[in-house]
Amino acid sequence: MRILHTSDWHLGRTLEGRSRLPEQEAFLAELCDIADDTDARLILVAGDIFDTVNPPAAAEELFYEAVSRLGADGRRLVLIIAGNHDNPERLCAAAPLAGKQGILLLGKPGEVPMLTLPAETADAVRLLGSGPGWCDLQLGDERVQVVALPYPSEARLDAALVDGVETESELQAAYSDRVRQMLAQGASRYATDAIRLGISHLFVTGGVESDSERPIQVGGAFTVSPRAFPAEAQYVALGHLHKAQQVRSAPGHVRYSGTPLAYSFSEAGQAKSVTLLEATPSAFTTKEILLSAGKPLVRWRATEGPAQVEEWCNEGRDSNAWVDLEIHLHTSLSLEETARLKRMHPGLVSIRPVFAAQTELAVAADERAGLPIDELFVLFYQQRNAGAQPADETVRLFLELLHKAQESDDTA
Ligand SMILES: [Mn+2]
Repeated sequence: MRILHTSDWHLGRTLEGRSRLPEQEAFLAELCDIADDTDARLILVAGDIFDTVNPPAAAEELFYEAVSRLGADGRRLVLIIAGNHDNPERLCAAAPLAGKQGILLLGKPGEVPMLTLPAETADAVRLLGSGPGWCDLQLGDERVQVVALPYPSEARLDAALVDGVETESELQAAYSDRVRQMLAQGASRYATDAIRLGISHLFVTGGVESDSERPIQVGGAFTVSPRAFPAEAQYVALGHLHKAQQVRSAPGHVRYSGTPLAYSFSEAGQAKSVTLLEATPSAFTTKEILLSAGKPLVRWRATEGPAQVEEWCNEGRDSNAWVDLEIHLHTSLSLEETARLKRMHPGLVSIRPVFAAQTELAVAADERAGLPIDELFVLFYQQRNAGAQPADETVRLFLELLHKAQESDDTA
């Protein structure tokens, strides 16, 4: 049987204020096509469906449309858990409707998966049994058992970890052990004639991070030991880390699918994918299916200034990408120059100036005392702007303001 593993869609997420919804829509269409082409019977979505606890309505609409298509009228099972970015109650508010379409929405650890599929789809998807954090399914000819642990924050675990715990490392160990217990509880129900899977959203110690994951836990990263995963599970589908990667030193095959789109420039050059699993109760293989829906995120470094950037734009370089530009300058870009560059490449989302020669700013105090006010202003401006020269207009405005201030002081 074929299974797809994906996570961290972050629907509604923007890049420096730019909408990514068209790319997210294109990814979901691509995912539906992959599900059809591979004849996947089960889709695992390992958390961070939305980017915020209060996502825009357009992102929610996109989500409902996509999962409804993925579910194929109850002929395919879609299992979705909440991540640290999701509001678990809100994600599950649609569970009564979703359950009728073969879509399982799980918000918090310990929730019981429920399906209410019509009898006519029972040949394709049937819930044989379920309990807190696990389900036993018949998908066509195969029996599949899934241990599901939605984002287990301390608050969502609904269990105090602090009893008898004094230090940070003890707390860390208690947390990891609690997660291990919960996974083991579900895994104790595994049958050898079933495909045995796990799904969760957490941070495994040693994983490779990107800039676009916000800290999973404010005030100290709660991480889980790779040894917390049950050895009986054939495959554990994880969400949270945005780079696709396998968890080393876990007893079984534990994997992060990564995000479908690059969400930060630290992910520039990373291939984005979904993981395809081909499994029987005794064997399985995995394969990465590369995605093409998201625009690339690239970094430009223009050491020769604006003219070089214009040349690249004219050449059509990275015309379909989001660009983070580092530009080397002698004086700051004027508003007109900035607007011109942004017009030339609509994907230019950030411009970071680097001033080639950092002006010698260490002017002795007694020397400063003798300088006229406009020269002092220039020194101050350079100090605040990495050595950039202020425009004449800026200096003139400063003098004008200063003059006005002195006038009002005189009349006060
Ligand atoms: Mn995430």
